[in-house]
Amino acid sequence: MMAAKVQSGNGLAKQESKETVLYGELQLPFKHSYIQGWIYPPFIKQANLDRTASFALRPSDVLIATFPKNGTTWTQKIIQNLHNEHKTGHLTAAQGNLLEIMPWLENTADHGLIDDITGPRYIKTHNSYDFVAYNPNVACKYIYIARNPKDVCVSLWHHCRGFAVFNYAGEFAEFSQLFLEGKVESGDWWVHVKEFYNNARNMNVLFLKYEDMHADGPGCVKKINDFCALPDLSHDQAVSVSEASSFRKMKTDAKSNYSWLDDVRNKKEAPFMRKGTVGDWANYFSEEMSAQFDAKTQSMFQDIKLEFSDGCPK
Ligand code: PPS
Repeated sequence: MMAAKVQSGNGLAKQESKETVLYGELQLPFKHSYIQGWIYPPFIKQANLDRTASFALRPSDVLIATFPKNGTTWTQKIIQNLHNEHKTGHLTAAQGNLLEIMPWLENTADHGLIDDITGPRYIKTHNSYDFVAYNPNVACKYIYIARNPKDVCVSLWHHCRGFAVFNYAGEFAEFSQLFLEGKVESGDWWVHVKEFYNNARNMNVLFLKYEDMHADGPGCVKKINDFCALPDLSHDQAVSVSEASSFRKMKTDAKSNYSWLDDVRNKKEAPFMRKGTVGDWANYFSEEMSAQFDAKTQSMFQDIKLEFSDGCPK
């Protein structure tokens, strides 16, 4: 990977005197892989994507598909708690942490581990629509979760600074500009979301919004339950699963809060379970950058009329 040293540019008030290392042909200020036009974390290589492309899907599979920081882990927890509620004996905490029981497909070197899962498999993926595991002859399901792009950007900035593998210490002004240009992990959020939303292949997709999970937890829990063809769920059960999957509960649960990766995190940065709120972006964005995000959302989604609540009254 090519690396060059340059002085930081505009919008980097606190960094102006620091040198920034730029990586790869895209000259990005964080370590990454650039494969077939998409940006991945540096540990994802072409071989990972080749394996993903040949992954043997089963009709009972449910892929939890997201652009990073859009609600993946929360959805995994809801699914685990649904199985717990129905006493299926599947996906129990005793079987491992959330990532062990619902593996990240493109980051799993040994697909044998996924093949060995008995019962319905719930598999995490951040791949874009064009590269998501798919087989026209296997009618598996996809749960896609999307979150308003400004909160995603804030969360991803903390993520990029938090995991040492990215070697990134840039300021938010820099990162939000990169996000707007689609030059962050998983590329352009707007393209990622739009392609799944349009779903040109008519895959079986449940499209959920992170903000709706906040506004109506039990309603979203019920949607996930029914989409996954789990047994009937009463309203009281949906409330109970929603509460058991709350940010507060997950943050202190060592099998849900990613503390198993503490060794590879920068200790000074926010933890993986950071805030879990809607509207935190207002603490980070300049008015100008907020307007640029709004303009991109407007232009990218105008034909599909997809809107996100960003926690601010309109
Ligand atoms: S990852 O790394 O892509 O798998 O991250 P992902 O799980 O998609 O997103 C992490 C953000 O989701 C927040 N989170 C939650 N919010 C509300 N309720 C619950 N239960 C919950 N669980 C996780 C997590 O805190 C990250 O958001 P931020 O804004 O950084 O706090």
